[in-house]
Amino acid sequence: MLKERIERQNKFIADLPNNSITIIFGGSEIRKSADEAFEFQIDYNFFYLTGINQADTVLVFVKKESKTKTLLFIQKFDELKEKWTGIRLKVEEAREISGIEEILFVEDFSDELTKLINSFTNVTICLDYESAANYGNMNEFVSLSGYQKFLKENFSHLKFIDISQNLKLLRMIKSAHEIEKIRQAIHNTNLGLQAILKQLKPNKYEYEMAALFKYIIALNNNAKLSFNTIAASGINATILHYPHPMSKMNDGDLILFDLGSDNDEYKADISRTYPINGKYSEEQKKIYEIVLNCNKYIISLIKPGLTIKKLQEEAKMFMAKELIKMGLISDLEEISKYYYHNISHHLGLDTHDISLRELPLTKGNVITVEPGLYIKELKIGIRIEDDVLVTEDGSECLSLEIAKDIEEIETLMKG
Ligand SMILES: [Mn+2]
Repeated sequence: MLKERIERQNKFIADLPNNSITIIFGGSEIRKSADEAFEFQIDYNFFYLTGINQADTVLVFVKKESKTKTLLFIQKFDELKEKWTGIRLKVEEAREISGIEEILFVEDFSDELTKLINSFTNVTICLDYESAANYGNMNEFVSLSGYQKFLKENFSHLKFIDISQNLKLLRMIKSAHEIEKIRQAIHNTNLGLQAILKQLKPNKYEYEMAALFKYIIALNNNAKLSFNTIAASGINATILHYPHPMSKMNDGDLILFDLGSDNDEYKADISRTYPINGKYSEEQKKIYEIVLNCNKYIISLIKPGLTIKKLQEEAKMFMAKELIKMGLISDLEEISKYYYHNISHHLGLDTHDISLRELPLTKGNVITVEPGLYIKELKIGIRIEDDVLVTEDGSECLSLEIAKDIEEIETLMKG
């Protein structure tokens, strides 16, 4: 893993402009209340390049006359703070995890950076403008927004460029090691869904299912959720990001789950739609089969060279033709009444992973396939989402183990 991390750093450095300083912030905690912060989320680009998952950290690449230098800033040892908020990373540990030799303290970041800038006559500052670590941090001093202000006030001659595109290009191609992390996240997600299938019954509440899922996921080394679980029954499922699962689950309705487990920052993103009473009605079956067949059809198309845009067109066409046959719509354009989101996004460290989504797919991309139909007047919302790896000559569905055929689901619910 260390070897792979150093390779990533080298690939990233290779594409940086000459006479530049690149700064990538790990981010800091975001304040929630007087004495509490929101759960910390490491900046994914910082984590990708360093493997370090600690707040108030900064990664710096210096490229001068084609020679490069890498610096990593971490928090200083602080006995009192460690008594309050936990053990901090030691210099030696930071070196071992990241493969970066030069470890400095974030408290000296400004002074060190000033020295570096002054050692150039002309220098470009490369920043990751799309990083979420830019906003609302408790430590302004180690956030992009705070820091760029400082630089602009103190150095009038600096040129700034955005290097987020370089990071997208790197992160879009997953290594064997990353694919394995995603596979495990998907497997853990399946354990949660299997538990749900056993407990799902009319008159229970949506939040009971969401809580059960969270519990099963946490049993794996206190793993996090990829995102807040969507557990939307009946008409609620027509709201794509249904936020508060509070409703009682009614006999005869469906429930749509969109959920996933995190595994060491890698995400699963899965959707399944189950009959609350254990059996799909004839009407539900008809709609379900359209979405399921569309899901399978799109997965069968995936191969290097195709674009996500093309997959979206295919999915719309596929479902529109079926709905015309059923008499629900009369022309192809009307599909947007019942299908109003995208078929796919890249998946990795982030659920909607950074990407240049207009580029043709290539080997090593991991994307979702998530057709859905949302028919308010029938109180039906169905989404079936799998996670798919693009291979040399086609694709591999990474979530094949998660039941999606009608019979399979009904059998699991009986058991
Ligand atoms: Mn998704």
